[in-house]
Amino acid sequence: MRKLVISSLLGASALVAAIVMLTTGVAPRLSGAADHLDAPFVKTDGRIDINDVYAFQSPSNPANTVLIMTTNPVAGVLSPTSYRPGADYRFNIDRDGDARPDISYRLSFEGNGPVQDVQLRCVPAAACGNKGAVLARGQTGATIPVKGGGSLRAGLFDDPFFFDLLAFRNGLAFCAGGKGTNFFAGFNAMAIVLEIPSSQLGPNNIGVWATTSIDDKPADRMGRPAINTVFNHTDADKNAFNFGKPINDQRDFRKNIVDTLLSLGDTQAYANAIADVLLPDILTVDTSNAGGFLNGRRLQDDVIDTELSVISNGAITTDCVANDSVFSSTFPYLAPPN
Ligand SMILES: [Ca+2]
Ligand SMILES: [Ca+2]
Ligand SMILES: [Ca+2]
Repeated sequence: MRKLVISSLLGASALVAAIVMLTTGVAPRLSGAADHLDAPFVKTDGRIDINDVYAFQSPSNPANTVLIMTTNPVAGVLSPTSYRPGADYRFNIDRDGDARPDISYRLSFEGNGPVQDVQLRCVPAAACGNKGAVLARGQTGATIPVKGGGSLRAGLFDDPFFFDLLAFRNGLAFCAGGKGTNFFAGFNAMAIVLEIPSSQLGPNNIGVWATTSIDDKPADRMGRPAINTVFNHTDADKNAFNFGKPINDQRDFRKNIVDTLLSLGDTQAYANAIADVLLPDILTVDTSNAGGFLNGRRLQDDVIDTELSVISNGAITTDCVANDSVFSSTFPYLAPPN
């Protein structure tokens, strides 16, 4: 029953968003989550559904950068607590601002038991220096040293995302009585946590996005939170976005961003300016800067508040939900599963 209730709440969010739009006229079309259940294809297998992407300067070593990708929405209830064997999970790094990956960290998993074998590769090998293409091998649930420095861990954790989904569904009735409720409290997700020396990523200013794919066919992608869920409104566009590449975002999805912002009452100039910031969908990071979102994204950053404010041009500034997870200042940083 709980599974059904959660599924219908999350799955209904796009429809609710459309209804809210029609009834209020100025409501942001936020879906239920950052990138959980964002398109029809990823709903067929939660194991390849990216939920969130994080990139931040390591709190325990300022010379390192931490990359995190969560998958498996509501793991253990809506999704399995394992990775899809043979699927490709990647952190893509753009070193020169052309929205093409120059180096990617590719993870693959084997086995169907509670503990899976995991392998980390760097591709293309030519961009990975003299360390070779295979950077780490080990098992889920354990911290694995990475060749050339750093650590890898993949496994079940507390889902770090936070948002008042029910208030959103209730016609954006955020902050009733000055309070909000984190719908995601108590949910788990699978997470890949990779910490490596920032010097290996490239210069200080890089772009990061995550992808999943099956048999070389793209399944999901994400840079900044909630782009696909907020701005793409048809099932076809939501799938097309996930199957596409950042290099084509301005060509293929700019109109959806501009039209959405205009429908919220923003001016043409404001809509154009925001479309220039949000596309291509890449999380930009200065790895020498410990500050958070929009400089990369830290676990505790209230990205929903920031994006509500941007999308509504300051009309809505918060859902009155702040982070309630207890993160660690040491690797792997995420809270243990609930
Ligand atoms: Ca997703
Ligand atoms: Ca590039
Ligand atoms: Ca918030």
